[in-house]
Amino acid sequence: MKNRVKEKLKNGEKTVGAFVGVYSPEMVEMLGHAGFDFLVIDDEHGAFSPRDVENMIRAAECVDLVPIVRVAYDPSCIQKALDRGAKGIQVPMVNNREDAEKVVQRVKFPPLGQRGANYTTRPASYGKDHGIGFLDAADDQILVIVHIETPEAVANFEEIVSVPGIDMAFIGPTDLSISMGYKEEGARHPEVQNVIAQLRERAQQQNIPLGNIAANPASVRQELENGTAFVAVVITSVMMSAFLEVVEAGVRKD
Ligand code: 3PY
Repeated sequence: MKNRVKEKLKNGEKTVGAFVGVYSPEMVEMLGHAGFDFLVIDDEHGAFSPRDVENMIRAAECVDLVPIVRVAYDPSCIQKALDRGAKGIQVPMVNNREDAEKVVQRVKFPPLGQRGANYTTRPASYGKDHGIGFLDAADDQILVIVHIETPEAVANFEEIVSVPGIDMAFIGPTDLSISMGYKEEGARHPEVQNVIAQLRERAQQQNIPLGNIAANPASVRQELENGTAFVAVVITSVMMSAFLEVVEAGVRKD
């Protein structure tokens, strides 16, 4: 079980993936053929059943995309996503060291954590990969990502990212701006931008890769230039702009 994205991040390389909240294994295959590195299945907000999540993961595996699941704000969802075959877990609203420790506990098998083992699941090849090899590979290869998206998480950034087992901090600019009181201006607000710029410096000091969303190709480029190691483009935004462009092209101007 190799995790290409985790390896790239360890080597200081940048990665670009897709944040997807709609069910479509076909679209996942398209993303893989297009050359994305990873897929984040948004099971915090998207309308996915556990079976849908599994089929999206399956499609990602067919095209060599690393499947990551953004679970709901509930560590008990982590086990299900991992047993479907997720190679990464992204957890929203992690605000302090204790929250971060709970996440790691759910991802790692004993003695590192408390994940329940079962060798009949997909990631254990339904019983073929039995035993210590599977457990150690999962502990080693699964990417553990926590969202930094509240003023409390910003204040506790260093203690969160220093929890052993946390591989990356992911900025949630929408929740961050709303929780900072900027519902209207959103992440464009200069104070939010300032906090994000400081997080970049703090992440560098802590030697922890940073992730962020991007709404379009220009913001993907900008994020990469800013040093973001894991850029997740929001596929619904990309699709909506493409649809609006087509409609715009079809509107009679005279
Ligand atoms: C946010 O922007 O708040 C996120 O969680 C990314 O979707």
